Amino acid sequence: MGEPKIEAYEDPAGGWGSAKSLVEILTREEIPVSGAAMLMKQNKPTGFMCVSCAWAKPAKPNTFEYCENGAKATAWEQTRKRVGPDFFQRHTVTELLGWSDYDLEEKGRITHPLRYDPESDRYLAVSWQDAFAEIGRELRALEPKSVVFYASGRASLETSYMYGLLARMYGNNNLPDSSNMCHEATSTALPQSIGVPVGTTVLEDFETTDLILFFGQNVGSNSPRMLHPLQDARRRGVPIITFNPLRERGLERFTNPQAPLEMVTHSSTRISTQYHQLKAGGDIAAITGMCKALIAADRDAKATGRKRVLDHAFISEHTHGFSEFVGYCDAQDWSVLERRSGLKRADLEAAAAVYARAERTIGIYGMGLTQHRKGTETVQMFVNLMLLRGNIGKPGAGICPVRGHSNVQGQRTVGITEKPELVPLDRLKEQYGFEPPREKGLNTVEACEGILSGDVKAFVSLGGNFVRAIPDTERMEEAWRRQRLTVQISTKLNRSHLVHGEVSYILPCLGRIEIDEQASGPQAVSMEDSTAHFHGSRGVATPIGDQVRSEPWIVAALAKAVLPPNPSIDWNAWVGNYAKVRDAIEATYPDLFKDFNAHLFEPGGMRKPLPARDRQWKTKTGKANFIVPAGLNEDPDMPARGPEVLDLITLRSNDQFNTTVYGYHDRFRGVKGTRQILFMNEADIARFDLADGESVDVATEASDDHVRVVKGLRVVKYDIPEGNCAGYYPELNVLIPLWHHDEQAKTPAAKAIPVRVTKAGRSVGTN
Ligand SMILES: Nc1nc2c(c(=O)[nH]1)N[C@H]1C(S)=C(S)[C@@H](COP(=O)(O)OP(=O)(O)OC[C@H]3O[C@@H](n4cnc5c(=O)[nH]c(N)nc54)[C@H](O)[C@@H]3O)O[C@H]1N2
Ligand SMILES: Nc1nc2c(c(=O)[nH]1)N[C@H]1C(S)=C(S)[C@@H](COP(=O)(O)OP(=O)(O)OC[C@H]3O[C@@H](n4cnc5c(=O)[nH]c(N)nc54)[C@H](O)[C@@H]3O)O[C@H]1N2
Ligand SMILES: [Mo]
Repeated sequence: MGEPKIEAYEDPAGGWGSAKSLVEILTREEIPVSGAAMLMKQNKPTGFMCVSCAWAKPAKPNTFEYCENGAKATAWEQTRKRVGPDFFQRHTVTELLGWSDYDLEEKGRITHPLRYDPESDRYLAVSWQDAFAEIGRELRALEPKSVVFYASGRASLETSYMYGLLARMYGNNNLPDSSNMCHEATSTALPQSIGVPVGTTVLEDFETTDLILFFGQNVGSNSPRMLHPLQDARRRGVPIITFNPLRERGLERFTNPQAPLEMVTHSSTRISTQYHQLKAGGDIAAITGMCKALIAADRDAKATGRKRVLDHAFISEHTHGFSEFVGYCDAQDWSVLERRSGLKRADLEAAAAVYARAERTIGIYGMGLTQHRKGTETVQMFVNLMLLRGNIGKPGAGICPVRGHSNVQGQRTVGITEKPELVPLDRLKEQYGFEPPREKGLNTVEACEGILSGDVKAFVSLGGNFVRAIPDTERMEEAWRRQRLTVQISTKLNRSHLVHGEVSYILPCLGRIEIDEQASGPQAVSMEDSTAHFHGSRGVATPIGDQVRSEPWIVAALAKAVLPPNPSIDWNAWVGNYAKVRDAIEATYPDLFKDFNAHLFEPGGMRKPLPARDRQWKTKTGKANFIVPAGLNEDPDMPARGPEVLDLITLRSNDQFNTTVYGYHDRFRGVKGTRQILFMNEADIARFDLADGESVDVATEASDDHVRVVKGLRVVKYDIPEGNCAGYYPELNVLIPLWHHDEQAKTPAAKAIPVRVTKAGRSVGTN
């Protein structure tokens, strides 16, 4: 990887840097340039759906409907490199525990089912039959409540539906998923506010909107295809107002790498028209300031007989809680709002003034809002702002949470959830003749608590890298090993395979890009994008080996090994023809999946009904609710923090997909060849008597007895507010206490972790 280098990046997002980065990864993964023809089928109505982010897929796609990072994800999955039984002959698990995330995954695709052998400390090849025989025996011997069925957000609707059913027929709702660490605050906030758990914006809305508010999402790295509708909107003169502690390149300028003229002329589009660098966790205060300014302007308009600023017709017909909300805004003091947000009153008023002029506004957000102690309240505060001007349920407007994994939204739709009230249990009972468990299951944080306490004894993982993605990784790894059974259904080797239970299996599966041949022929699967559209997806590449199996096949085999036979389910028939699983999904959710099979490949996707889009409010009050936050303190820990404590933001580089590290360059932030860095404000660097480039230790400021330290990070001077610092996930997850999560949704608060920074070698816990 060469010597680490830090230098300011002057180019726009996209552009030649993006083209170059793509060629590099195709070469490294030994994918011939002709193999890049695969990319032509990416996100097309008859091709496969990208395995990277969940952004919408247009009905009329571009010739190349993929981005640099989507192409990287394809190359990473379709690599020619392999991890077979011979690999484990050369490397013990203890040795592999010393490897980096990059080195583990980069070795290639796992080719055989594997069982951990304690004698030799190696994974050894095992037959599928023997694997399921033992896993079945183990699970049948355990108390169902002590077993967890985790899902990362990549598995298809078909697999997810089967997996949820397996858990419930086995006897629990222990179905945590990656969204527990991600948009759970959204799934908790939006039903209370507007009666749907997902965003209301669709792709067409971008064509007629006249303002975009952009909170806490890094579009250039994490959903680059969204830069196209943003660029189009900018060309129509639509302002984009951004709130983000960091200056993110993708939010500043973009060159479309697929537009020859832009590439040749090195021209780019300015994305954000206002850029507000608020403090981490300052969003409730910032939005309150905007609402306060709007309410004042509205009073002024009333007094002087001008057009009102708030949409009073909408507010009186469609909302509840308006006067309490106005009372809350009136009671807030500007000086407190300024201090908590880190922004000036004049800046918030300037943002509010643009918002007041826009007829149709889209509100976009990501992890910058959800991963906080007050994540749910922050999302609700954003909705409050939208409601003031009637921006939910009209064309060109809406709330737009940008989802993470490519089917994370869909998994929830078809029953992967620990919350029994979100699943039509009575219908499942009728459809499959069993008594579904009614007791709430474990979410991600609760599953971790169960592992720490010893109550959880087995963990089955449908994709993902749980041990690495969760908070408090050091404590969790230790507890993890006390489990009786761990089963990982995976494509690539990661740390969750190495930190394992007494009995441990790795079950290798096909990726979505591969052809999935079953009894009735090649199969299609489906997923739901961030804008609530369902898409079919068909694999195009030759499977990587004859010992890998599809996810539906593996889940069905698990079900057959664990459950008593049930005449109402023919798992073999489902595996032979996934259309039958889709029929079953439609039978369980007739309103959402009407004529599912017939619409599977509808260009642009099959739209899921969203009552809030039509201003039907499925809330307790029957209206859209203004919800007043409990207070302005983002974090209940906050008052205790002194000036020597910084708020650490953990985030993604441009060269990773979650715990999958593609490389060590974070191009847009100017970091090359390392991930061991800490972005800091110049004034803080001086205040702590540090220097740019110096090595530091970072320790969590927590009220419990555990020492949480990361040593030897390199200080990088960066445009970030004073009092904040930032570094990369998952390397810094060891710093997040398990209890440092959103109060309501339990989303780990990965975006404002109180830490102390000291010169290397001087931290607590250093000998
Ligand atoms: N290439 C690529 N694509 C991905 C992923 C990936 O890792 N790589 N991950 C996928 C997944 S699962 C997800 S959930 C999404 C994640 O995509 P994002 O939601 O973009 O997640 P992060 O990279 O964590 O960055 C969050 C952004 O929020 C800002 N931020 C931090 N704290 C605050 C705050 O308090 N307030 C505000 N307003 N902003 C803040 C950060 O500066 C950063 O720009 O992307 C998905 N797509
Ligand atoms: N500090 C901090 N922690 C965070 C976050 C943060 O911003 N900061 N973000 C959180 C978020 S938003 C998320 S979504 C989670 C992510 O948590 P996870 O979803 O659990 O993790 P991933 O890194 O996406 O999982 C990568 C692994 O998935 C497997 N895989 C890849 N493709 C497939 C497939 O097609 N099928 C199967 N079965 N397996 C496959 C591979 O083996 C790969 O190693 O992390 C969370 N953790
Ligand atoms: Mo996510």
